[in-house]
Amino acid sequence: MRVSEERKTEILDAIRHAVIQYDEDHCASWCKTALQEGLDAYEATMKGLAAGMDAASELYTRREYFVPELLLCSDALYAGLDILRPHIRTDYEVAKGKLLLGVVEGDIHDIGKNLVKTMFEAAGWEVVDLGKDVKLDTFVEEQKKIKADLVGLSALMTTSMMAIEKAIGMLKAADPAVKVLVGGAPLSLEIAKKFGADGYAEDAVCAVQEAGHLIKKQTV
Ligand code: B1M
Repeated sequence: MRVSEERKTEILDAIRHAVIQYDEDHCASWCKTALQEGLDAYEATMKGLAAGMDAASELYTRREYFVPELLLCSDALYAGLDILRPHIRTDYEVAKGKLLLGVVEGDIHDIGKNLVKTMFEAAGWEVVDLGKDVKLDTFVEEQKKIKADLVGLSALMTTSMMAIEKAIGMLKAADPAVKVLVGGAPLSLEIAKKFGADGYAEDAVCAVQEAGHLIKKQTV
């Protein structure tokens, strides 16, 4: 079924609003509607759910929302993501492998990391998810055990971002051949290069594409 642009905008707006208003039930039911009416699940995730989180972050910056509201917004986002996740497909061919993924220590922001995980799984990768606020030693120890093709590090704060540089140093000291992909709002390609990362991606789709290149080449 092909949905009109007007209806599509209406549905995406409703999902976005449900996240902003931290309305889990509406968020889940609008995500179901999106699928029933043929919207692309990834588009609904990014232009509905993630856009809602961006809008909530504006409210936080303007001091209209505080940490409790952000937590409730993320609950609504996850209620929607549970519906959309099984339907997210990647329409491009990439090399597949095993990814060790986590948010570095000191940082509990995991929404972006979870979207990255979703896209890798949709592309056929095996993902070992260490979660959030992960001790740097844990990345090294786990990589020794599972020998993933790629280690993915995420950070959302300028403070926790510094742990990424340290983690890369530790991972490369343990195994100079290890490949590390980094991402998260405060990072950039320049910072990633400076930190010694092999790759950088600004969003979840780019992350899968970059990973496909990385497991075939050596550096950024
Ligand atoms: Co907080 N927070 N927060 N927060 N929070 C930010 C990050 C902040 C920028 C808000 C602000 O001040 N404007 C600010 C950091 C400032 C700085 O940089 N120093 C901040 C702060 C200060 C804090 C606290 C310290 C607040 C407090 O307690 N006083 C605290 C942190 C505690 C800690 O971590 N130790 C805190 C807490 C929280 C909540 C728990 C309430 C909640 C997180 C809930 C959760 O994640 N489960 C929260 C939220 C939601 C945010 C904002 C509003 C939104 C983040 C988000 O989920 N975005 C955020 C403001 C902002 O980012 N503008 C903010 C949506 C998500 C889809 O995008 O995560 O960027 P993002 O992920 C993208 C890309 O970055 C990329 O792909 C993803 C999908 O496309 N990507 C990768 C991410 N990881 C990747 C890895 C890759 C590749 C790509 O490869 C491996």
